[in-house]
Amino acid sequence: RPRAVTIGEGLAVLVAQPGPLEESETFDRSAGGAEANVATVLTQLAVEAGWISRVGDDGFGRYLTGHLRARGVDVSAVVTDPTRPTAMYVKERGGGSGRATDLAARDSRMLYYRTGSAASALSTADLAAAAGLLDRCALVHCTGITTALSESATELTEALIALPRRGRLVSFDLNFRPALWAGRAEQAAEILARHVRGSDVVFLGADEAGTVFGTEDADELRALFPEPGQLVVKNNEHSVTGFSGPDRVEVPALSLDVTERIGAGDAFAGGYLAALLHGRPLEQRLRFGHLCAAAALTGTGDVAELPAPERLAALAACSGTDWT
Ligand code: KDG
Repeated sequence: RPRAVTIGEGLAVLVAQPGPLEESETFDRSAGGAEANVATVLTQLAVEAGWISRVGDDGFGRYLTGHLRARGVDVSAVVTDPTRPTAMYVKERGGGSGRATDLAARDSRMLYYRTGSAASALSTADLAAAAGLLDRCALVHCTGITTALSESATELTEALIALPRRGRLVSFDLNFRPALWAGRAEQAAEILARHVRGSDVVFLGADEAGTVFGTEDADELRALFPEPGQLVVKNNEHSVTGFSGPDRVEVPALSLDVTERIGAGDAFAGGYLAALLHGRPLEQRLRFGHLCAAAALTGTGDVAELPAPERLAALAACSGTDWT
């Protein structure tokens, strides 16, 4: 089995009932954190995945590591910091109650409670401590969320892209979260562009790329970023365009009834990366990414729970992908 590692913050997620937050009396607890989500997709797809992170010595931290361990993710490199809390966020959801809300029925809003969290203290020391795990893997994945957590986390991700590759690929998902850049907003575009240029596999949402880099157009983004061997530009429900060396492939999105969107990008990245690590061609990687994203789009949590392998293979066959 191929091996991969992801690096980032995990969050306990409290999913509100649909409608204005002030009317939600109960919350469903679940798990989130873009890089952790990718790790759980990878382990469901016959990739051995580890997660490098920090959590607090609290119930949410134990819940998150337990959640990942139960899905086969190697959490041996996760550090417990007794001086800082585990991060959490509240997911406010649109629609449902029929009362006034500024969110559309399928949309939601993330309310972060993560300032000073355990994972915001991630630093280059964590990279050094996890050297054994990194040395054994074919791919390491992080996102613009990891980079945005703090200055020490930016140093970590910068060090990661500067490390000698030794055959390992670095994957980076832009995941632009403006709230996390408060206080460093004017540096965000420059820092993120450096990460895009320094990575081997890059995922950009067209809308976030428009905000950060000034264009949503896939070909213009490729012209701006010719460096990564693989660049994937996702245009939400419309299509995804993948560039791999000289190849350019565009695949339409699946048409489906969306329950809730958060986590779909992570599921896409996990599906694409698993297909890449299993040696699938570009078009199949893109189609498989969409299929995994569909699993996240049809539930209210951030984590994609994929069907069992034989059902997944049958679904993949429906979209022209061989997953056996
Ligand atoms: O991509 C989904 C993530 O955004 C979610 O799980 C929470 O990692 C998260 C973040 O920082 O927004």
